[in-house]
Amino acid sequence: MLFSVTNTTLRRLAKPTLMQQSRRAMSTTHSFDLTGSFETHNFDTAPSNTAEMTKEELVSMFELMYTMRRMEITCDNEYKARAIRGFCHLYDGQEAVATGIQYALSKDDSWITSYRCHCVALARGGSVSRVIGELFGVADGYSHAKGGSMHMYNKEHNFFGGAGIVGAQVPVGAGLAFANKYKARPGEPMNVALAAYGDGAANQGQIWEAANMCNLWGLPMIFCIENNHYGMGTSIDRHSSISDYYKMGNAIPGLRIDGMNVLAVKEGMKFAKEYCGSGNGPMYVEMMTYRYHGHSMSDPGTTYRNREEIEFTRTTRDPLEFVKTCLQDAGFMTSEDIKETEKRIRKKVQKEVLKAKESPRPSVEKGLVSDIYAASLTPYDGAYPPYIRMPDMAKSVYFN
Ligand SMILES: Cc1ncc(C[n+]2csc(CCOP(=O)(O)OP(=O)(O)O)c2C)c(N)n1
Ligand SMILES: [Mg+2]
Repeated sequence: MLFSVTNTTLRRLAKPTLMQQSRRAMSTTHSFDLTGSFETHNFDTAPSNTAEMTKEELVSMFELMYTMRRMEITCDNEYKARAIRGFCHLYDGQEAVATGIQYALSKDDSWITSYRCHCVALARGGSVSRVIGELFGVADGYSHAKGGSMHMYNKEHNFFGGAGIVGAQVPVGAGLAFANKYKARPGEPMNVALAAYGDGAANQGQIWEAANMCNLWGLPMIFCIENNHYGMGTSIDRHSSISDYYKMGNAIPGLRIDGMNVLAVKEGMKFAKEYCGSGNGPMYVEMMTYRYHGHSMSDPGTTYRNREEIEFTRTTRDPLEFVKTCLQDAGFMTSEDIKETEKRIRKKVQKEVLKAKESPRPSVEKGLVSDIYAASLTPYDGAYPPYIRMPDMAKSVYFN
């Protein structure tokens, strides 16, 4: 399984000849071979083994993925400088997954994910300053400083979080799928709902229950397992009795995708969207991916796996190196173009971080407590709750 995916990726990382380069230099579309990128369960059909890409789309995918990488590296640095505190789970290594999904879904499809959500917020329509601003706790943060790293949320972007409880996003995702089916016009394709979760979450009871309901009711739901091979510090061999996650839906059809190949992710997810959106019911999708950082900022990530494993993945399966090779292979960009683009994005990320740092903190009256639920508004006239608990007990505020 993983072995064949690794081999395919390695094969595609091979450089084209000079002849091929000059022949392709002028074209604005290119056809990429995806053979070996998919495995199916309970399906008569499969995604296409070729991806037709325009230069514009592939370049913009690369720009998004590189922005994600720089944003996460910046989070790491800012965390170490103590400008960011609390929980923080980084996504570098997994960029092709969120990017390929974003390019396959429409803006009207619903997406919900786990606490590892910075890059999904970015892909769905956020900006670096708003995502990092959320981590700094400023008013312009993606969730107005009320969510932090694990709770990015934006209904306008059809992005429903950001969930800190492992697996809890999946039944909520089933609810989103229910809503999409309910709101669909008869005879027209439905918007789908995608719930992304990890290999560690995949055996949770609530996921089996949600899968049963989605299948019974024919909901347009994509169960998307981002298999990065570890649940915190425990490898899949030790935490799961089954390693073929795409078969876990039993009667529900499944698809395994090389999650380090953004083109395969996009093509596979187009197939999933069409299948689920046409009234065929739910689908399981397993993305074979890898996280470079530890589970969170408190985990160095090297006690339960060795440095060679991380280094091997970086050198043979890195999703950014892969997309750069594709760009050059198609004659869409030269290595100089790529370096220029990377430089421009690095500068842009730095600028966005400065912008976030200069943003004001939320005010108590208008910002921080405005959406806090209170059963009774008296005797405080609904202005704010009587008590705000701060991390430092001595700084907590009483208003009465
Ligand atoms: C119900 C619940 N149990 C345990 C935890 C603690 N916890 C946080 S993340 C995690 C591991 C999840 O791993 P996985 O689903 O593979 O996601 P990944 O972190 O690899 O993206 C655990 C056990 C939690 N947040 N919620
Ligand atoms: Mg995992």
